[in-house]
Amino acid sequence: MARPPTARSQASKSPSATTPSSTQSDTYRGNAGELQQQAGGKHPVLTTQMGIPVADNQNSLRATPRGPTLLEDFILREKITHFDHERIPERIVHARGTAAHGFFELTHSLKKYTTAKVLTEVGVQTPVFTRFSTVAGGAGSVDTPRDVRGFAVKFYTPEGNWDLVGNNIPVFFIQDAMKFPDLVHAVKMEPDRGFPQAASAHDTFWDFVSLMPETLHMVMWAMSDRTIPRSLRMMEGFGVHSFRLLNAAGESTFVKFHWRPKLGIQSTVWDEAVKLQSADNDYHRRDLFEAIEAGDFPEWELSVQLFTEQDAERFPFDHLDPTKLIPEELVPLQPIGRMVLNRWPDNFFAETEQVAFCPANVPPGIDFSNDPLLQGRLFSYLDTQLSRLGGPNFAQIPINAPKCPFHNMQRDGHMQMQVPKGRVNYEPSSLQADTPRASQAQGFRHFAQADDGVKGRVRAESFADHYSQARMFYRSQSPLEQAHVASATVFELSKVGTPHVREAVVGHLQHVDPELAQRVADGLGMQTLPPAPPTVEPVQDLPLSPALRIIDRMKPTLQGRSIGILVADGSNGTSVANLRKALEKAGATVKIVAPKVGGAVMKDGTLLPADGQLAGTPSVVFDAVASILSPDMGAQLAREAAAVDWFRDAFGHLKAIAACKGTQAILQAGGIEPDAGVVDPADVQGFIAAAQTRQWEREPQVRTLA
Ligand code: HDE
Repeated sequence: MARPPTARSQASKSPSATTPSSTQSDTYRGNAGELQQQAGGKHPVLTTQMGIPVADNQNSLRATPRGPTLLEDFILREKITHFDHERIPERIVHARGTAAHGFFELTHSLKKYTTAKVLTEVGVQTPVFTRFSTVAGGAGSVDTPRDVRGFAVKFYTPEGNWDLVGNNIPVFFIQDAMKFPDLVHAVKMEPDRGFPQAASAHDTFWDFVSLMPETLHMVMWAMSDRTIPRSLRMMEGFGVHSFRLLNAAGESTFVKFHWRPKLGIQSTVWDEAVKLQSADNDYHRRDLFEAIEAGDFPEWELSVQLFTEQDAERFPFDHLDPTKLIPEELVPLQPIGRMVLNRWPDNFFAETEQVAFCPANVPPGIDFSNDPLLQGRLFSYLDTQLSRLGGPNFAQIPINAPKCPFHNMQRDGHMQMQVPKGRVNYEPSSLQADTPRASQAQGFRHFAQADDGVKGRVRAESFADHYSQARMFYRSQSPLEQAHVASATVFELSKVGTPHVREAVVGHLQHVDPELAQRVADGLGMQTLPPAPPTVEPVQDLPLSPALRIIDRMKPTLQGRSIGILVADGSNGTSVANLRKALEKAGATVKIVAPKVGGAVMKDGTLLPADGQLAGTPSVVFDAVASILSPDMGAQLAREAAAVDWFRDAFGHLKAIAACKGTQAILQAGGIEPDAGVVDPADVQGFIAAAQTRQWEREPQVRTLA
């Protein structure tokens, strides 16, 4: 209803001051409507959820131009109500993640072992959706804390979805699902104070570790460089548990799944990971996004370890214990296929947030082992989606729905999207010719396992050895990696305020390796070495597994690596262009960094646009850095903290540096004593060779490791 203008509104300068609200098209609308016109294109009419066209998306319905808003405004109410409900509960673990679409292509058939088509039909490309995650932090936390990374792959196979829900570490902290809520409570922020976020370096986590020695093997992995990956594209992935493959004759073979990145495995150094948290919260997410957008599609090889029940009996550990791995020196890896991620999701919420993985999703031909952790997981994942995604129909959300035909008699429930036809929603039935029926020939079969024993809440005796593989892992590392493990443990325990917790952990380390225990004790400033606790089983000296190292296995390549070139006004544009061309030819992504994002005017007067501003693009986001600066600009930047830190950090993070003469003043200001990893940018090949790896021999010069 049109209202007469009030005295106040009449006084208003607004052109709409005397306009009745029923003729809103003439009212003052603010700038937004006009600005939108610039976007161009053919736009559909904006509507409400009910399809009612909307005339004004800037202004709510007011009683008078400066009066109260009317309850009648169904457009405003609908918009705000929907907005109020935009969030769903985040995952209790693995809340922060990022994902991409792609395909899996089988290269070697496992027909002898399984009937699962995804593992038998060579050359067929199965669509996949893969989500990577950190574990402890909330959805809004950072990408680079010290943490395990989730590596979950949903294969949309012709026989239903197969979810291989793994991690980037091949073992787990605990042996029994019963302890998972305790583990997660201990590592998440402490309940009374609400911190620390996304960190294991606090009392409750280490208290749990100190009282649960089964965690020790995974703790060694967590303290290694595996938990500070350089990129999601440079991480390995593991199915962790033993699964079974079942062939047409019903025979079973145990299998462990491994993903190996084509770009090679690579990690950051700890100080770099810490600084990345302030430089770019979304470092890993952005890296994956930029690579896929650039057509530089990340790829992993899928390998399997196959072994029989009889093989397993000869292992010096129980393969059903998820705190144990099978060294590839004992059971070799057989490559069977590749996964390529080549499409970024259209919408983060609809796909990455709503994707629901579940280790119980396996097609016929794959079956579970009796690993007690896996058995618990088979329940948890479906259950968690009921509250996270709001009801039992989450499988109908497009990202979760199978891409093969599916039929069942499950009906109704919240958010039912399907409209089933006919009278029959039960089985058996005789009223309708096209209702779904079970099929002995195609249906899922479980391995017919004969088990005997006595029911009880027990832990198998074969699970009692908690230290031998922790020792194997630690002693298999290169000396520098061992120093990283020791230093990381010192760092974490230094954040633990309770002395008896620190002491108990060091006591356990005596069983892993007495020298490690001593290093950590020294690093913590302990005056005496705490005693080792009693063990149930003697610690075994298992054969070492060099395949568990990272540094030796880093791939010397510039593929997937990013190099920053610092320029400023007066830089030699030809030298910059030549260096950039050579680096790009070698596979690197090159970014120009300048004091101002608008770019720098080169010596010849041309403007070179910058990809990043110096203060906002620290060297931590690059794998190697170069600079081409005039002596004048070099001298000026030597007084600029951002420039000095750029080189000091690159040096401290063991990166190759190509520094021209003009840059020397900055290096001096940073106290950098050039070594073999610091070259002249004119020596392009020397720089490429140095940038393909880290300058590991520099590390003892730049920091004291435990
Ligand atoms: Fe998970 N885990 N988990 N987990 N897990 C979840 O499921 C759980 C375990 C893993 O990107 C939750 O949908 C239990 C091992 C990944 O969406 C939840 C136990 C491994 C992801 C859950 C484990 C994993 C999850 C939380 C011990 C490596 C992220 C939200 C019995 C093999 C998947 C959700 C994604 C997520 C339960 C142990 C990997 C609560 C009970 C071992 C990669 O259901």
